[in-house]
Amino acid sequence: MSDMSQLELSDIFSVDREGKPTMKIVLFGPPSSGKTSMLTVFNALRRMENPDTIVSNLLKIQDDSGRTVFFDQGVFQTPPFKGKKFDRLRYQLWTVPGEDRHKVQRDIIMSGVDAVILFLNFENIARQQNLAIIKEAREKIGEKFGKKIPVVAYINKSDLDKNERIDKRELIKDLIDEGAIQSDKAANVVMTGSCLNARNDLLSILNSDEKLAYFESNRLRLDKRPESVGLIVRPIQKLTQLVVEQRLEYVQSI
Ligand SMILES: Nc1nc2c(ncn2[C@@H]2O[C@H](COP(=O)(O)OP(=O)(O)O)[C@@H](O)[C@H]2O)c(=O)[nH]1
Ligand SMILES: [Mg+2]
Repeated sequence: MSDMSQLELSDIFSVDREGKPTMKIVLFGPPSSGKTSMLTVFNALRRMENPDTIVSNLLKIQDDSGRTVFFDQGVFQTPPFKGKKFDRLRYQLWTVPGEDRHKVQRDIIMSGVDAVILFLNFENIARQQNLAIIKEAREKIGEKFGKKIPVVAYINKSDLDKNERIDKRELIKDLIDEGAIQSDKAANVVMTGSCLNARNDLLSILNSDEKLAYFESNRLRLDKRPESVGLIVRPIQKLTQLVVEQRLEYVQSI
């Protein structure tokens, strides 16, 4: 396609029920790795920085103990593009329930997925669970895994003491051995962070005596976004970018 001026985002993305171009990102990880926490913090951040980027309220389907039984889902959208040439792009974030017994739910949630965050857990005790979930994700998606369907790995709970944590190099080795990432790209697509720190840093802004200094027109200033929060936004940002790049390349190739 030589003339891209006529291109609409809905030509290269699926559209949701309202006809808006949308991508579906799944946070795929073992139980208690922090997936629900990630979505909760991300949603709170969007609300503080720009409520207009939240399309629908965070949906959590949990049992009495707060465990995810089916999924959590939030729908967000990019700010308007300059010149409004394009529609705003929506991105749905879904989590899966990580327990073994919820394998069928994970199958259902993965249908129509555009990109995957392998949401891993730094805790020592989680090594086997991390490995099992990496294998499962690759089996579910098949040959598109890490190719047509981009994958990044995010390892949560970086706040833990070194002796409570898995060695990051071991995790990277598992990711490479399972074909989830390519060794030369590890630095770009393996990320770490702490939802706990991000949550606490947002709360301390909200409870601060100097709260006003953080806000402008009722919005958290971008230059005041805590570093811990930036770390949990990164995998989402990286994946949306990878999906967009890949779709545009596809268009240029036809
Ligand atoms: N230390 C630590 N704990 C965390 C972090 N993120 C989540 N948790 C805790 O891990 C537990 C499981 O979190 P949850 O979000 O329900 O995990 P999910 O099962 O993957 O959805 C909860 O007790 C969280 O408070 C983190 O970054 N660091
Ligand atoms: Mg959960």
